[in-house]
Amino acid sequence: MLHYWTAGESHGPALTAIVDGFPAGLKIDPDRINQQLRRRQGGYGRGKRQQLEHDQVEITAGSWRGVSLGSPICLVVRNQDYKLERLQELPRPRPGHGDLSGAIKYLGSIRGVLERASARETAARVAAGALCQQLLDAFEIRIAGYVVELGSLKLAPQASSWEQLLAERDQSLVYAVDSSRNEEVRQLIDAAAAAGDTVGGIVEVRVEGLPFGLGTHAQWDRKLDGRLAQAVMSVQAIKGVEIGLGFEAARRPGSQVHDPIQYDANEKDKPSLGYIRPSNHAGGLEAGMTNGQPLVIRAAKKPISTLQKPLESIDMQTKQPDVASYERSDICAVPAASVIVENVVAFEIARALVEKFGGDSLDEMLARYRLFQQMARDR
Ligand code: EPS
Repeated sequence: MLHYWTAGESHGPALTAIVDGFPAGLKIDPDRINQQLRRRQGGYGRGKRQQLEHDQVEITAGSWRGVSLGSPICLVVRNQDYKLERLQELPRPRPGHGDLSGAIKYLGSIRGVLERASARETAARVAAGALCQQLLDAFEIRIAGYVVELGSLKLAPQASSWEQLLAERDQSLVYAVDSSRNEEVRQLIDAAAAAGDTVGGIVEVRVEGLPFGLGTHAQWDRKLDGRLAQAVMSVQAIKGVEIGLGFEAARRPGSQVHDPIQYDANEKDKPSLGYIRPSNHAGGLEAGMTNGQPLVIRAAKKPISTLQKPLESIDMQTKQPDVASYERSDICAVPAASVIVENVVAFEIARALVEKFGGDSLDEMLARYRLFQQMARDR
């Protein structure tokens, strides 16, 4: 079973991910992890903290001469802004953050909660997901996350190929697949900053090259849609997740929701095994299993809750009304969310892949994968 945990506080010495159950025999490229970490730090609207941090992964366990051993892999990202022991308590909880609920739940300080609730933790999740993307590569599975809405702006992807999608995204200020909208985007975020406000948005992740049969209909906690929803929903500030048509499916009659099934023998060597779907409203998942089509998942991120013009709050010592505490914050972290969601999805796909084709080594997995593809084509 592939699994990971993270540890670390926002202003502690480091963030750590331990990835357990990762197959042996994969050449790990730390630069590819660093590339994802860099992307997570970027996007227009980030605050001062990102100027202090230069996230880089250190692999402190689980590999020998750059190749995975099958033992737990430990990924460490050090914090440049390590100052936890010097930081003071925050007196007034910020609406929307974990401050109030956490301080009451743990009968403790707001600081003790916010340091772990902080989205800084996602650096460790991205490192784990970026490691898993390298496993997906071996199966020719590719994945991309991008922004499709920012506040009230709709930023529909404008690309006719995978290469164009990545190129457009890399030119966009906010990792949308339409760099022609950069000026509108800049104005929206600048206006929010000037008003002491913050901006949310919607991100989409697309995964291509998935074989049939990742996940299962047979048990609720192994349905891949359920696992993806949990992984994505657990990302800080995410308030909604949808797959394929998502909520829109509820508004349409069945005939305009479900994807007809056709067959084309010329396509039988592709992941679809020749089963063609003229539409992909299901977003690549039916009954909790992949169906040979691209996976499409979206997540709604609320605007950051630390506001420069703070909302009403209470001093927890005196119980007197005041405004929420403010130290510093980002204006918009939706581009970062597109990278984080991409990588938590990559982890869940890798986990399902290990469950279906698992073995102790990559070579064993690949052999089982090829055998399954052959058997499925011939059935
Ligand atoms: C965050 C508050 C800010 C963000 C942080 C998430 O940090 P700070 O309090 O140090 O200014 O920058 O995100 C990151 C540090 C990051 O790397 O994503 C919060 O309270 O959630």
